[in-house]
Amino acid sequence: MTQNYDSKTLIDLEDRLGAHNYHPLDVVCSHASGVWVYDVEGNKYLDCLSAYSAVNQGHSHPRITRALVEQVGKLAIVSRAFRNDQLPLFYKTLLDLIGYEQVLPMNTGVEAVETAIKAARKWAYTIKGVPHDQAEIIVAEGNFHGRTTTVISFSTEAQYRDGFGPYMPGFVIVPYGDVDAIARALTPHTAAILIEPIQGEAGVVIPPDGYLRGIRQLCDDHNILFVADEIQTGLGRTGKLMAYEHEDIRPDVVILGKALGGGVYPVSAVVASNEILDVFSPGDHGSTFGGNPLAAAVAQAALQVIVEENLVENSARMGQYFRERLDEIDSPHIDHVRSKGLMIGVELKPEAGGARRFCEALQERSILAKETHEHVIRFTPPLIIDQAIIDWAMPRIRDVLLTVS
Ligand code: IF1
Repeated sequence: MTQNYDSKTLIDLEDRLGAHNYHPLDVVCSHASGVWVYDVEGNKYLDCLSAYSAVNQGHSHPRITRALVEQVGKLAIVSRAFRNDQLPLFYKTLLDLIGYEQVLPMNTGVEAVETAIKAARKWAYTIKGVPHDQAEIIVAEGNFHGRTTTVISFSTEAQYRDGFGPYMPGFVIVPYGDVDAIARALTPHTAAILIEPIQGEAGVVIPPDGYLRGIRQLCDDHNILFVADEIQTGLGRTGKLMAYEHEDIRPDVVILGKALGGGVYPVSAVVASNEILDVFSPGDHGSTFGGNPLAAAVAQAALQVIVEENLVENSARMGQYFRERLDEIDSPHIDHVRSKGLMIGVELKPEAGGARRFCEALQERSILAKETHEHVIRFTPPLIIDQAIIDWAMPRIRDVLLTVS
């Protein structure tokens, strides 16, 4: 199967044999390095999606690749029925970096979200004293936390829900960015508030200043868990290691994924205090692949690269540079730009006819970006990007924003 097929053949094959749950741009990627991705014809593109922030460290980072290859040749998985020599070191690396007391490892982001929901519910029953099966979790309109049947139950996006019921009860939806709306939704049965510090899928929606601090205060006043989904915003994306640092607060439960796997392997985790994660006893929860030594070795390298290459600082600096250059583009199509660090959304005017066409035009000019929510072009390049690369990209982005009509 290592024959060289052209893009068209591969696209036809994929569309004929695969389920149609995606509508990708027709670029067939075959290799990548750092910020650059190459298609099967050898064309080179700047990756401005970073696999939705899974590739914060850049593609095939040598150190992460080395950790993966060395570990896979030694020991990949034994299951949690036995211990392995990498898992404790992963725990230590992660906790040394972000604080907190305990880690529960999973694989994909949504599994870690499910884990946090289970933890919050059991905490509500065993510690807070909420009556059995009555726990409520407050979530925000426009949320994206994954695609399991439980998690889509509290999506407000019709397409993510419709046709997939019946839905899981126990979630209360309030407008995003509004602390008072949360306060009004509280009941004695409220176990947790689950939110994204910045909403990614909703189109890089940044809440008003003080939102996270307000949630922290409500949670303290009413004995409720603040659960932050940092799967997309965490690990440097927004110019801080964790997006909650922008408001100098600490949630009770932090959910990580995506870049925790260094762009090479699915690794996710829930991080919290002993009191919270001690609700789990042996047999309560688990995963065949969660916490395997390959994942643990990769995650250690992924975290070390973020620290040693100063990717958080680079995200802040390059995010500002990218933003300033974007702000210089005077395009009739742009409504406004929203950004924190290298999490950047360009909101187009409705008359612009949708962001998809702009992403296709960017592809023609060797930049891979993905529209979100119809009218937003999202730019989330790997955090290793530098000024010269932004200077290379900006005339192309400008050209697209000025000439597409
Ligand atoms: C897809 C979006 C991004 C997430 C947050 C949990 C998860 C995600 C904050 C679940 C996943 C992804 C999944 C991917 C597209 C993508 C996405 F546009 F759909 F919303 F990034 F913006 N919490 N986000 O962003 O993590 O289980 O996928 O590992 O195609 O569904 P997962």
